[in-house]
Amino acid sequence: MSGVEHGRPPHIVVLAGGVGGSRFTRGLLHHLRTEWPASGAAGSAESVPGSGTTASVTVVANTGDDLWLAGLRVCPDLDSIMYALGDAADEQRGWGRRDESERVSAELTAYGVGWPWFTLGDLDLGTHIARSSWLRDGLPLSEATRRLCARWRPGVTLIPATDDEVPTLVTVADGDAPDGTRQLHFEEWWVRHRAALPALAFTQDGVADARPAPGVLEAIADADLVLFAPSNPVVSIGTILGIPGIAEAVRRTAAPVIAVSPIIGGSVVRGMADACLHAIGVETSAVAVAEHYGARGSGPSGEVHGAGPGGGLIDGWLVDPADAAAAPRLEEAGIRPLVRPLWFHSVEETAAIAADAIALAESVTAGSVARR
Ligand code: FO1
Repeated sequence: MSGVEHGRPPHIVVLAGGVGGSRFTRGLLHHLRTEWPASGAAGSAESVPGSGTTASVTVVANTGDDLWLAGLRVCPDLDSIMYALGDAADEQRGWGRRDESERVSAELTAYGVGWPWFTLGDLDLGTHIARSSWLRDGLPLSEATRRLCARWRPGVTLIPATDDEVPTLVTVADGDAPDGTRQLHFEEWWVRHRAALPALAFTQDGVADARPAPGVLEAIADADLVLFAPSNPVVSIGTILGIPGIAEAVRRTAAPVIAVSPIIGGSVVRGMADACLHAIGVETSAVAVAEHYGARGSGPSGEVHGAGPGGGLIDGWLVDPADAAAAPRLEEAGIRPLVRPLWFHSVEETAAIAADAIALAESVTAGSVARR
């Protein structure tokens, strides 16, 4: 890390959804392996087995996509990150396992069990069965995730935002319904309808009673840097921040908070975040999303400046040159912009983005992100 002086290896927390989150985190790890390599020599052991670096990364993952299907607990974003960092992912689809087959899924469809349009691959089912078995034994999702990661060694500490079930429900128009609307689980809206049904609202069902999973608040409070991956600001980053306590922890951490725009030139990098942003009245632009997250309160009373889910949350914002015109407006809003190419097609390109996010953090704190 290019800090003024190299302190101890940093602890970095990443808030992430599935596909964008796993690709960004893979780049971050690649960068940290060059800046903070773990060597066999004693004293510079890997922070997390398989990480290859003495720096440590905690990924807090969205669980709003999670659902019970065919009696199994399916956790799309946790699994996308685990498989991608564990080198087991189907890179084309961005979800599920490489070299997958679908024999059991065909049987489930023949029985009318599950969703025929939501494919549970044979290898992927192994993950869902193992997780469901541990959940049935009374273990929390965070422990089941730890056990799954013991096999895949993703090189990060992967923690669900919450151990509670808080499904994201999408409200859509329905002429046959008494009040003219109905609610779908996010995955039905996203996969069956390809987000083509205009979303009137997103609801985190049961969120008021949810708590952050063990370790989430501590990781954020103790972090040297908090990063928002270029994930969906509404149903991935937004749903993590919607878990009571997490937005507050982000606003109050001593660490710089840097976010990477998931919007480039007015269009979403991947997925259908524009359909989500429209539903909450946020323009699909890099500057609108930054203002949605809001500048972190820095006044004497820590007053909140932003209009985001928890008020002001970020200190810095990486925008693509296509959105460079937005930079002055961000600066005025109290968010330090960094203009740099954000399209990434290789782990090296993503690593360079992560390196710039760290450099921006250091400029925001006018010091080194390495542990002081
Ligand atoms: N996405 C699809 O477009 N089609 C599918 O059949 C599908 C199945 C599936 C099974 C397990 C899983 O973990 C993810 C799956 N996804 C599928 C992707 C999923 O919609 C996304 O990973 C996120 O939920 C949206 O970001």
